[in-house]
Amino acid sequence: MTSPDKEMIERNVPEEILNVIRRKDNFVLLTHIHPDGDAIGSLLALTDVLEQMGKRVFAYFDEPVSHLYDFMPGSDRVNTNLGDLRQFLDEAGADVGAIALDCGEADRLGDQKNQLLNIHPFLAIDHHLSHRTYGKLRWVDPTRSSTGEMVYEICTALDITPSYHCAFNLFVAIATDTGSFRYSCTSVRTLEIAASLVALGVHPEEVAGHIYDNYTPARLQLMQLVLGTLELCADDKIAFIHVTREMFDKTGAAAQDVESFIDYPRSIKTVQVAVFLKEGRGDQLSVSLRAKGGCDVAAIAKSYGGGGHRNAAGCRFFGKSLETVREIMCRELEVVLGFSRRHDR
Ligand SMILES: [Mn+2]
Repeated sequence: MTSPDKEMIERNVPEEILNVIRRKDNFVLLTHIHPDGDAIGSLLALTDVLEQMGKRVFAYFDEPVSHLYDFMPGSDRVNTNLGDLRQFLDEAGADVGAIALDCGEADRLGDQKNQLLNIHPFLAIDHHLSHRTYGKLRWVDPTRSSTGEMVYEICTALDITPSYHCAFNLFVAIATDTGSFRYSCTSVRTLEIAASLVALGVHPEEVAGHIYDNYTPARLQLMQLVLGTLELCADDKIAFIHVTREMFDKTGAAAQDVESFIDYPRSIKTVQVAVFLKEGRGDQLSVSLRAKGGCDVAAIAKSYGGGGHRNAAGCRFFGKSLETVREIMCRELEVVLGFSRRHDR
């Protein structure tokens, strides 16, 4: 079992981070590739906070915001244009800082990571258990439910009351990363913060409507095909589903449309770990793992070069078939769940 490195956990916002935020006038905000609700929500919320403080912000993304999240206020402000970013950096000169939010490792900054990491100082604010150090200054707290929760603490430390839009985006961030306050990462503090956001005018039912009642017909058709692949093993404790490129072609669904599909195999009563295998670009196959109870899937993902949280993690394989990866994951999980097949390896 992996437990977070004690030295890595910092419950309070480090003063060095607050000082950079106070001192600099221009910020480039970044997050991880294929951003989820927490990534986008914490980034848009911090954008709002910094602008309230009179600073200029460039919210850089590798790709446009997915249609699943374009309801979030400020999502149209995200800029994917490298020319614009260069101009912003030229104008800012030395009076600039970069802040990466919810990004567990430098590789997940995307194709421009080397150029982005050149921005100085480079700050990282993250809650991934598997966080791999990058940048100059960091605040990493794996006991936090979400990066959104950490951005709220930054508001508090800076004595700033979040605007309604900021509060809305923070609520989306926290609600999505906690599975609407169901996952074990939901703490007393998480709920206190959520209560404060509701007090600032956020309507939980409105947020839920945007997050959960947002399917396109193509997405539902893709889900039909994906759920049709369900297979159970290890006394129904492990569930597998997969998606192929052919299924995307057939339904016309977008790559992000598979988000949250893994919650369905996870929802089976007996299942302790759900595995979602996704055919990607080229010969890439990505694996998402979701656990209930004691199984640490971050440790498994890490041993294959991936990462994540105890209950939600992922990794990638190259040049391996769906069947092969399924067999590898099945063996790993059987060992962890006490169906010892280690002698097979
Ligand atoms: Mn997160």
